Amino acid sequence: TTGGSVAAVDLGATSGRVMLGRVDPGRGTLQLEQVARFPNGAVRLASGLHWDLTGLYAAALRGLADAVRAEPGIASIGIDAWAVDYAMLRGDRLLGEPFHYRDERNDAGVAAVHTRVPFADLYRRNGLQFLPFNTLYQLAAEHGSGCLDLADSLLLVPDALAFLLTGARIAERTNASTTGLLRVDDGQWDVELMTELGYPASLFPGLVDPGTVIGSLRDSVRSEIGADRAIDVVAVGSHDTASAVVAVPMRDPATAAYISCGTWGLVGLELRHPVTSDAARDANFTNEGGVDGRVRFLHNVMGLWLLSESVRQWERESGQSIDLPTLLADAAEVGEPVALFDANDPGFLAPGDLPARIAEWYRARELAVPTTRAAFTRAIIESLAEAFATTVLTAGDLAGRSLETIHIVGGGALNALLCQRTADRAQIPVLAGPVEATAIGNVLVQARAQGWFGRDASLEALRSLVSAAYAPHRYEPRLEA
Ligand code: LFR
Repeated sequence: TTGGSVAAVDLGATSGRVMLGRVDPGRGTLQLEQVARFPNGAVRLASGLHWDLTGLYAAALRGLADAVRAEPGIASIGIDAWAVDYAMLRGDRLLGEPFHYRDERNDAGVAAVHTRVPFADLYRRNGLQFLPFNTLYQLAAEHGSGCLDLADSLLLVPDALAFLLTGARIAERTNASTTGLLRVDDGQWDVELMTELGYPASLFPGLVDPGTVIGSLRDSVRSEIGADRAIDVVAVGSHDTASAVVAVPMRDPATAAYISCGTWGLVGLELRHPVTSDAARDANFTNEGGVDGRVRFLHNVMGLWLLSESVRQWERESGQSIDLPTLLADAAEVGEPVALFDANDPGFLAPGDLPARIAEWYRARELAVPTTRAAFTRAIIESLAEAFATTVLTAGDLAGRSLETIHIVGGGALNALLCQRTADRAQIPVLAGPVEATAIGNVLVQARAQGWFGRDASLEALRSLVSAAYAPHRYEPRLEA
């Protein structure tokens, strides 16, 4: 054969999906079909904000059953999800539901870690931007809960699901790079740092690279999903952003920036070597691990969270559901200029009444608060576009590159106003799409592992299939008013 089908389990902060990917590099075809979609979100338990991992697992199983029904010949399964969050186990038993990274327990953890290891030292070792929810801070908040003593393994969310499916415990490297406990220079666990911070190194399983077989479905899982033969779970870029970057149709990574825009806007470049200069540290740029050892040099911008959490609040207040396309069309019509706010303000991280916090941000600076929802939405889009544009330009400066295109992938690629205003504010053309970059990256890494591309095919070979199948939509920069 020259190709075949695989299943991708792709979990985002607000929804999860199971996709069937059909790939035939010989014919130059790539098709994606959504076979299941299910909601995801935070659950507030007595102990704080959590994920419903067990529910996600159950929904993934149902979706995989649909996938097997639609395509009994799937060659493998790959799983990706958001980063940093983890499940702890003792033996085969889950020690509770994972904490959600938006839980407010992290501040004490940050202080505790930085007292022992100052941020500048951490950055030199792990190359990561400061985000208060990086796993190493979450684990400091875990001290005193007793869980670190009880647990014998710790698995990041996609690895935990792979464990439930196969029984195998691994740490996929791209996602492990977001813990803060992986060395940026050689991509190995920093056992010394774990010891300094009091985290038992034995909790962390062996690292594997994308493309590695994690294990075969457990017998009971096979019968639950109706598979009549063994199916492997293959490691992909299990950090959703790593999978998304695989599917950014960059012709030349040396002159292209990308924005993976969903709940978050991950804005940066693909590099061959990390940049951990003082300037990169001060700009809070991260060097996360990419597929094939490439570096995701990027910065987290708050993303469409600002819009979706605002809409949730307006819906709570009015008891009516809001039609997003209508709201965005009204926002595009707003004639008078709106003041920008700082889309990166850490005060916007937690769930709750976000419009009130944005209004407060304006008032504290004696700026006019937008008076209609359309104007508010316009302010959110303009502020995001501004943050995207300045972050792209900063990335170029820090890495010494001159950039000719900005790719926007993920749900944000559908937001025409955001794409156009990003192009305008950066004065660089924006190429939008594909929307389902994360699932596509997941599928392509599995397809390569099956040998359908030739085992040594480069990311560039995978990307040329993406641009053939999903021609991006181009936004030319307009001169700013
Ligand atoms: C995007 C993402 C980001 C990560 C954030 C929290 O979905 O994975 O890359 O910083 O979620 O895990």
